[in-house]
Parts: sequence; C-alpha cells; structure tokens
Amino acid sequence: SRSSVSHGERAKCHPNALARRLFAIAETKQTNIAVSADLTTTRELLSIAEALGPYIAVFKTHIDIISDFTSDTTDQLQRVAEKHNFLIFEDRKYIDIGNTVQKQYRGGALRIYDWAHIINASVLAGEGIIDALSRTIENGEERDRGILILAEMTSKGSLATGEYTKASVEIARKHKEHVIGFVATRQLSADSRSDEAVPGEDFVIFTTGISISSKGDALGQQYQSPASAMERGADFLIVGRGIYSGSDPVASAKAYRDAGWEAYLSRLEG
Ligand code: S5P
Repeated sequence: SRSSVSHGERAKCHPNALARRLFAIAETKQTNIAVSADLTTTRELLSIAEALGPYIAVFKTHIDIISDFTSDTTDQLQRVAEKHNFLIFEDRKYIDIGNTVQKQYRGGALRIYDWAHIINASVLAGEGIIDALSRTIENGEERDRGILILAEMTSKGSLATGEYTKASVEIARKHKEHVIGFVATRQLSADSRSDEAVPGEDFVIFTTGISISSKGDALGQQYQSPASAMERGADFLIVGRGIYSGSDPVASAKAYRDAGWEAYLSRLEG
C-alpha cells in the first residue's frame, strides 16, 4: 500500500487490472468501505446489496452461511454488483493443501471462482496454497480475479502475528501477479515515502474489526475506529455489524463512508 498516493493515481499505475478497477471504483464513488454482509438468507443478502450498493466499493460475503443458497443467489448478486459498480469479495479464508483449495475455489456447490472478484487465503499451509489458487486463475477464463493474504486477525489472542505475518508479505511479493494485498490491521509493506519502499510494489490493505461505537463483542472480536485504521495504513475498511445490524443500515453506511473518506483525504494531505 502507498498511503500518500491517491486512489486515482493508484487506479492508473497499479500493475494488476483488478486492483486498478478497485481503486477506480473508490475514486468514482468516493468510498473506501467494504461491507461485510454476514446475513443468512438470499433475500436479506440481496436487499442489503441493493440498498448499500451506492455507498460501498466492495461487498464481502460468507456465502456458506446462506441457508437457502442456490446459484441464483450469486447470479443475482452479480447483477446488483454490476448495477451499483462494486466488487464482490468472498471471505472463504482458504487454508488447505493446493489440490483441495483448487477444488474449493473452482467447483463444489458454491463455484466461488465464477462470481467472486476477490478471495482470501491463509499461508499457514505454506506458499503452495497461493500457487494453487493463482493457477486456477491463470487457467480460467475470468481475468478480473485477485487474492488477499490473511496476514493478521482481529480476534483476541490471534496467532497470525510475527513470523507468520512476515511470511505472508514474503509470499505475496513472490506472487504479485495475483496477490493484490492483505487482510491486516495496518500497513505491512513499506510506505512509498519511506526508504524501504520496494519500487512498483503496491499492496492493498483491507482492515476488518472496524466500529465507530463498539470496542468488541462477546466472542473475542476487537474493534478500532475508521480513523485509527486509516492512520495505521488501511486502504479499505471492512464493516459488518456496525452497518447492517442497526435500524438504518443506509444511514450507517453513509456515516462509515464519510468517516473513512475524510480520514483518507486527511492522510493524503498529511
Ligand atoms: O481478522 C479478521 C479477518 C476477517 S476477514 N477479522 C474479521 O472479523 N474478519 C471478518 O470480518 C469476519 O469474518 C466478519 O465477516 C467481518 C467482521 O464483522 P463485524 O460484524 O465484526 O464487523
């Protein structure tokens, strides 16, 4: 991530086509919000996508929690994504041997490759997982596909720290063609202003665990504010319950969008 550079500039210069599209969406819609739509029926999923579409850059799903899932669920979601110009991120957190994750990505009942622009994976099993997912992308017909490495986690006592996080960055650097960035709580590769910047490197940071009003939940989730996440180097803010669980999700989405965008602008000026 290059926090002093605008989304418009990154949209022009990024080597990855999907990342260029992502930054162009952020710039056009003036939003760095990814809503985490952790809803459990097709009707709720599609209605929140339709309502929040204008205010978000990315729509993040956990498609395996939808109780009435059929291919129609994701066909319709793709149509809403085209209508409102956002990308779909399936938060599948792949974490197995290469041969298994290829099947989980391409096939099964969910056929995630067919409809999700972005997926994420843990490198717990080693570099082979990223190789395997990259090959699925290379062998497929869709060109706008990208991988995020899950480099840190927001849950209390997370073991995704230290050497694991470092290895995440090293593996990403070896797979820049398809790895567009990280799910992390902060900037992980050097900022463009620093001496350690790697020329041409521009990883995108998606930060989860974002709330304006809450510090955490009863099951170990830990939150930081939009401003704090942006200061630490986030490019996109993933917000779940902070947006969808209140009485007025549209008003909440606007509030998070404004907070995120304001923090982005002040970082640019900084
Ligand atoms: O470290 C992480 C990584 C992820 S992807 N912590 C997280 O909370 N997530 C996901 O972000 C989690 O699976 C959930 O879908 C979302 C956070 O939801 P919220 O309701 O707590 O904002």
